[in-house]
Amino acid sequence: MSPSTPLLRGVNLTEIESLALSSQLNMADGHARQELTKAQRSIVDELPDLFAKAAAQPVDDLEREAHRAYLHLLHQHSYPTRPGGVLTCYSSSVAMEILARSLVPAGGGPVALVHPTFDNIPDLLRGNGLRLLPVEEDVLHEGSVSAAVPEGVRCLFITTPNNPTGRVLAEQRLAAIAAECAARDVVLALDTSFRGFDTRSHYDHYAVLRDSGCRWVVIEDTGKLWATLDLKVGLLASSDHVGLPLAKIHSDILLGVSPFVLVLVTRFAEDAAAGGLADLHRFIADNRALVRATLADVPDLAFPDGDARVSVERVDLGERRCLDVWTRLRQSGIYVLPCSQFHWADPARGDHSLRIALARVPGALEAAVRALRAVLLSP
Ligand code: EGV
Repeated sequence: MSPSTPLLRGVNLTEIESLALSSQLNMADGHARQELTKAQRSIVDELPDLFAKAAAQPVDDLEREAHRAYLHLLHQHSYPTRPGGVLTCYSSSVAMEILARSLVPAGGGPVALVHPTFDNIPDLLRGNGLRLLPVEEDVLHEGSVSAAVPEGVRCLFITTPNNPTGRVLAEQRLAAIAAECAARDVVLALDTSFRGFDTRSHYDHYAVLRDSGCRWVVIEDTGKLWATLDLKVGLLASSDHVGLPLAKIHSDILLGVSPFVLVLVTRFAEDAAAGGLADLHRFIADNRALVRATLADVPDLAFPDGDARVSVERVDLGERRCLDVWTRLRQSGIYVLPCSQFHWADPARGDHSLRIALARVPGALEAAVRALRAVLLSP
């Protein structure tokens, strides 16, 4: 065992990400840290006007505009427009906490959760006393639908596209899973925080969910796409008769998000719809290609998510242990994310992979990945 191992035992991914926050070569967290585009820069130049607009307009209108601009951008045309159908939160993790708390009094069995996924999802569920049952990605996406919805669960929670694998739940599969959830009265919950990056997740999920008749919740996140210095919102959308006290718990936590942030989200979403989103997809694809090309000649290395389009890339290290590689990189002030904690039910399965953030300035990404290459090539 390497001397570094105890250092990260019992430490969550966000704690590891926070070690990297002041580093020049922070390839750890999944937040957007690339440069603004010219069009985005001009929105920032207008901030005093946007502030005045936010102060002048009714917040209900601003909230409706932000939901509409963001969800239409991603082709989610059938999102609920009834009052309280989409609750606006400071972040998707706040939405997640509200969902987790709301599930507690619902009674019944454990929550089934995709495995692997970002560890704050299982941590927030467990932190509210809920028992978890892992559902492997392959079981979720292929084979019998009844296996994807384990017997006796109160909720099935799916991250799609998944973090860190980028795997996307196909429309037909979502329809089949939602039908199963409807038949067995299981709440179907989706976290679609990374959907902005992948057009394969731009089919209208809300139409599929509505038509299934199941009880459902969807968590959306504007925070992964644009480098707005964490000015963002999380959205908590739910079906008509979801039977969970979401609005009540939301009101326990907040009155509302800043109207200034709502206006900013609206403007960035409008710019994305006018071509910025396609540019962003090319930018991430280029950064992914840069990572793969830089590491191409390293033996015993693989990119397990060949098809991924999300703003993170996993690297399979072969025999090498991620904590050893992470520790050596850290000595040079370079940060990536070890993958053990993504495997929340079986951390050892992540011990040989790393996650590299792609929403970064290409020059910095290249410097970090060159350093990673040097570490991997030296014994
Ligand atoms: C990622 C930060 C929280 C999260 C990072 C993330 N963690 N909220 N505890 O935003 O993939 O790096 O999602």
